[in-house]
Amino acid sequence: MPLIAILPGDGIGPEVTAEARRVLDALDLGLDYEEAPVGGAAYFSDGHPLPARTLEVAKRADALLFGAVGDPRCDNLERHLRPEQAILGLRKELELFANLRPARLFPGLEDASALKPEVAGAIDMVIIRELNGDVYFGEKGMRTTASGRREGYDIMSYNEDEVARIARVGFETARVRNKKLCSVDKANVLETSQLWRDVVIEVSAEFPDIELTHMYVDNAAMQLVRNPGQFDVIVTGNLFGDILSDQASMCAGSIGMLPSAALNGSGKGLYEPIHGSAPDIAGQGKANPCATILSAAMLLRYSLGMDAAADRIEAAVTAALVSGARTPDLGGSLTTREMGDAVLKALA
Ligand code: GGG
Repeated sequence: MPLIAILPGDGIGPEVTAEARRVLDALDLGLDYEEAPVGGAAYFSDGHPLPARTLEVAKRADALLFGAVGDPRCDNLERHLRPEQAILGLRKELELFANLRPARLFPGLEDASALKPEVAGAIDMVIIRELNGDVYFGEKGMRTTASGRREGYDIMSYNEDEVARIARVGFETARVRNKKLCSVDKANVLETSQLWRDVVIEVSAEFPDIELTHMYVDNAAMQLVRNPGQFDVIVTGNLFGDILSDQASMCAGSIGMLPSAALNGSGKGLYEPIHGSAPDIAGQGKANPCATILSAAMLLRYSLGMDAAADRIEAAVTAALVSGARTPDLGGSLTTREMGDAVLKALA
């Protein structure tokens, strides 16, 4: 029986993972679940954002369904104890280096998009974010300059193997879509980006059927708003991918709509909404559970090979939205539970 680790985390994490779990249960797929604390919740219960018992379940599980981490009560903790270290730690420990973030406009959400309907309608892309390198994992610290001023630093680095493996995920993803890959970097300024671009070009020799383009990240941010329909698959680094996918989500209606899969090629994966813990609305039933429900669909597809069940979930989310079901982020008034109910009704 496949084991799913459920890691609800902080803020709205428990509310949205509960809805995804209800949808999985309704499909009666014979899955086994184990829940474990993570993030600020784990700091308060176990004294660490990623306790050994949570890591043990994560390593044993076939796949992980993750909610969100982040808690303002932890803002003044030392960095290694902050909730965000849990997700970074899981990605590193499990070597989950490839983050697939599909962004598309679901039918009827044109009015929720930050863009004009005719522009928003063309959004259907996958942003592939590298997850194990970049400023997130480089040396960081705080020092005092010779003139006595405080100076913070985060080293940005990528080696060629890290770039090559994520580039291959980009090309392979493009191969099963529209055969167009856009690599996003800042090669006119950053040494890491120059290496990124050189290595992506080297890897492209293995994929002669894929049309490769390059774009500077500042231009990509602008093009996402001006003409998002030009993008099919984007491959980029950890920091740029984090930012661009949040931007793409608002173009596609709401950050509450974007799921993600963090993969390493072994079949094991961590699945989570791209949104954070949203402490301002936690516990109020205002969160949109769709991104987490869609992340559960990705889990079934990528880790368990249950494509038919994944298709059913995606079709049910679409049908619920078409029927007018909307949480506040989409301009509606349904609660998190009611949105989950709408998806369950469409699943039946
Ligand atoms: N579900 C996503 C989440 O919890 N995000 C909070 C966070 O700390 N994210 C860091 C990152 O995605 O790099």
